[in-house]
Parts: sequence; structure tokens; C-alpha cells
Amino acid sequence: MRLDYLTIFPEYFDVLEISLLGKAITQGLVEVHAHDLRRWTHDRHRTVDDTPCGGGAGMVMKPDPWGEAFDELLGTAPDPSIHVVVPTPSGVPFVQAEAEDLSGVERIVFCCGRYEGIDRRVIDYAAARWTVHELSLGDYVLNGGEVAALAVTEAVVRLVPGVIGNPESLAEESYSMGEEGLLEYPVYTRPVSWRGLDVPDVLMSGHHGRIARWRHDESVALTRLRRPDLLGPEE
Ligand code: J9T
Repeated sequence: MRLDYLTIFPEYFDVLEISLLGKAITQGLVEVHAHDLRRWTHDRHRTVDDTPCGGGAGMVMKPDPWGEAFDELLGTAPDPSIHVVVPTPSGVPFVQAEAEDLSGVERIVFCCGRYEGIDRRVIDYAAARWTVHELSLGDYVLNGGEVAALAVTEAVVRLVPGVIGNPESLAEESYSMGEEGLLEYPVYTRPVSWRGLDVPDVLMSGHHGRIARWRHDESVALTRLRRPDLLGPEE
């Protein structure tokens, strides 16, 4: 899998060298390239923004640097196997199923906008050639798409086969979050008693059936409390 980032702050992506992502890179499973969008400007001030057509506050990212970056990285030919991710608060909510889909693709280009957004024609141009995903992390605004692109990257790369050396923890997670669509039950480890707080007895009972039932019940209760929108009519 090759990941490219178009950004005016390429240093944001230095963190990809560490931790799980760094290991995936070292293993040769993932290749990452962060590009300074200003490389595709030609004026003395390396301008990437301009005032909004129709007026209003803030600045809009101008289309030309994006177009030239696309030309160099992707060419101009249509290829739906190329995925373009645009993090934006107006996007489709980013969920685990989308992370799973993206973990199987060979090429993703992240377009990180700053200011009040990117000229709409950039996204329309990309969507006419490649597979565009405008994704939102949630109902809040960030200063730019960089942190969101990093979050999407981590969610996707950890699902690439071979990146996590522990396939059982992935299966468990998809049972708990994907398949059943519930929040995770609470987890404990030793010591059984810590600062007057005890691990629930059932977890030390050795009764696998009762443990599974308890975990499911805890998941349902937590989901009802925090995310009732995830519960079906049965629960
Ligand atoms: C500029 O991008 C954002 O503010 C952003 C991106 C993705 N999700 C969000 N909730 C915000």
C-alpha cells in the first residue's frame, strides 16, 4: 500500500515513522510520502490560498497547486483503484467499515485542506478520475485535515494484513465493534485487588459461558448509556 499526503505542513506526517506505522513501513507493507503543496506554486510567496468568490470571511485553497500535484503524482488518466481521501467536517462519518475497505487498497492520496476549505473544483476533478472519499471524524472542526488524515491512516494501516502480529485481537474487536456494533466491555488485569477496587468475580470464575454473557451485557449497557444510536430494536 502506498500513501501520499498533500499538505502545507508535511512535518505533521513525521510521526508516521514511529510505532505501529513505522513498523509497517520498515516491514515494507506500507510506503508513505508527505508532499509540501507549496512545491507546486510558482509565485514568490508560494501562495496556496485566495479570497472566496462571492465574498465572506477566511481564505480558500486555490485549485492550481492541487491540479499540478495531481498531475505529477497521479497523471490525468481515470483509475478508480486510486483512492483520494479528503478529510472535512462536511464529509461522510468515518467508521470502522470504511477503514476495513481502505485497508485493502493499493494507493491512497490524502488531500489536507487548511483555511476555510479547498476550491470545490479540486474535489470534483478528482472524483471524475479517481475514487474520492470525503470523510469526517466527527462533529467538530479542526484547523486542517492533517490530524484527521493521521487518524484515518492509523485506523486503516493497522488492518493491513501482516501489520498487527495478533490477528485474534482484530477478530475480537470486529466482533465487538463491527459485527455486533456494540461498544467494548471493560477489561481488567492483575492484581485482582488494587487500591480497594476489585476485578469482578465472574472474570476470575473460570466459567467461560458466564464470562461471555457478562461481557455482552456490559457492552449492551455501556452502548445504551453512551451510544443508544448503535442499538438495534432487540437490545
Ligand atoms: C479541516 O478538516 C477538519 O476540520 C475536519 C476533518 C475531518 N473531520 C473533522 N471532524 C474535521
